[in-house]
Amino acid sequence: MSQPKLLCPGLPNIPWQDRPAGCELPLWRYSENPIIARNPLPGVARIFNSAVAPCEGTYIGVFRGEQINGVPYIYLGRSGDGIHWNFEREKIPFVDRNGESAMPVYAYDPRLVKVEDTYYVIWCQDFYGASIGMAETKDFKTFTRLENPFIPFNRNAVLFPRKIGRLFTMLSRPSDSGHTPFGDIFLSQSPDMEFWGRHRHVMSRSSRWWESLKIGGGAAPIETDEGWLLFYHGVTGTCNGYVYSIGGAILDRDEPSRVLYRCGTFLLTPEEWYEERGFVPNVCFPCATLQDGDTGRIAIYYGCADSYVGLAFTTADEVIGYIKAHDEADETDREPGVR
Ligand code: BMA
Repeated sequence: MSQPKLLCPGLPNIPWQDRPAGCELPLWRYSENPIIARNPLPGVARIFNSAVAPCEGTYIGVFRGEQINGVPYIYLGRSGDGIHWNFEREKIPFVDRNGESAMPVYAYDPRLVKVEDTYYVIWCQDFYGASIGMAETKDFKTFTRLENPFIPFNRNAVLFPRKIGRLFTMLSRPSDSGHTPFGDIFLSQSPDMEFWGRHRHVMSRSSRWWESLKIGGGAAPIETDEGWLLFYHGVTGTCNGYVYSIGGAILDRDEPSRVLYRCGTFLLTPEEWYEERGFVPNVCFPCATLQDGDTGRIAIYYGCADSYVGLAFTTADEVIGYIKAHDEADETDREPGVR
């Protein structure tokens, strides 16, 4: 059987560690996790739930910085190796189309996705209630706000890295104004990043314990010859609060509201001190990946306990093989998702 291929460029300097001997998990953690410590910047208590992208031989990222006043905002970071990060002290200065300051009231859980020649930053913000904010940049100096894509309430918007059928394509998770004890992943498309429609259901929470309460898109889907590889989060409710694990699915390349395979077991669940202990315990929250099309290596960035950023590794071969071997996709996953 041929091995699954990542349909993306090579990234020879991708952060990487081989799977440790004796580790049976489909994802293995970086031995030096967490990669960002507490109080990383003056006035910022914690950085977590953040996204990175390759940029001209190095790495750039948008980071959720929880300020000491409790208000989350997005900060820019740069890194030579994807592991050691330097952050700008000031928040990203978003502007409108006229170049006037257009700062959100708060901004959290940013994703960073390049489509064609533009980088898009997508986050959750106040729009008379929690919903999605977006901006574009080509130079990481000017970040121009785009129209808010959805009415409240919505979270976890994740853009695909290319247009599908000439349309920008985005996952999101309709929610409520609070900590949302429900939630399924939907897909929307747009010809211009302004008008969004053609909404489709992708997949719902399931009866499996680790994703029985809600699910939400995580990292931007990775294109492979088997389909779009999606790392998402699945949440369960316990008598002592929510537990966030990382799940995996493979979506149809041309019609990504169809789930081809959905892993019945989690890929990673809180087990290490930095995942189990922190501001919000028991959270593994994936927001980005880097991938090397030449070797199939994948590095996953995930927020840990709303306090740190962790790094985990896998390969296309390992993780796709694992998802297929543990596939529990059902009829509502496989259907096109429109009623
Ligand atoms: C979700 C989001 C995430 C956070 C998680 C756990 O609702 O707000 O930012 O990591 O809760 O607190």
